[in-house]
Amino acid sequence: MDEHNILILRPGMILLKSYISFKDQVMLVRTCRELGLGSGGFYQPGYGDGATLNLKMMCLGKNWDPVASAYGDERPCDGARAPPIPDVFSELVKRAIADSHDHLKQQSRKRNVEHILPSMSPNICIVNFYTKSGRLGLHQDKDETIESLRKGLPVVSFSVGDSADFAYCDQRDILNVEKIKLESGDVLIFGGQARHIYHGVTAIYSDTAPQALIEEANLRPGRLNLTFREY
Ligand code: AKG
Repeated sequence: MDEHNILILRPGMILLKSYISFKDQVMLVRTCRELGLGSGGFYQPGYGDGATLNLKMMCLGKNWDPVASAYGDERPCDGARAPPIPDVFSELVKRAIADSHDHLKQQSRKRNVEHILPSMSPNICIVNFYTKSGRLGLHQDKDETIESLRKGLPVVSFSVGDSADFAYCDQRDILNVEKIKLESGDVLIFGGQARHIYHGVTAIYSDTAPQALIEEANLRPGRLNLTFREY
């Protein structure tokens, strides 16, 4: 891959710009739509106090429950089990980590970069679909196992469709965030020292999805985001 498209944002936090090929973006949209219409597919998640998340969600591999802030085998709202993560998705994740490792090795001139960005094998994927009013408040991803968090096993995030502003910071402080724009095909990875960053989505830019993707994959207006983790 083109080295210029890899940005190290912080130790352990890497952005692979335009990493996912057009063909794979189409595949991601089509597969998520298919899974999203079946049992355990897209639903409107809530926090339990009546508040809803400003997005539609589906979990693969294991269910994440926003009310309990915990993983489980069944989704409490309807008892559905999470569909398995398709192998093609997991292969893309592993390739993105391997390409990040190659880049880190070149930059650091070290042969082992696992301490900067550990490898991981995804067994959870949370798929979010945001329309133009979609948002996600600042939070940490901290419901994986103590072992996974202690090792800093990375979260790998795929963006497809409309662009979004992704905010991140060390403390939950919306006035002190750094922001990057995530565009269709981008992969963002945060692991190692960056595993515990607060992060969220502060804006969706409507009508910014590539026209060819809308036509080929019949993507609805909005943004598809997949975050992979190892439980
Ligand atoms: C999450 O699922 O925990 C996210 O933070 C998603 C971020 C995104 O949509 O880019």
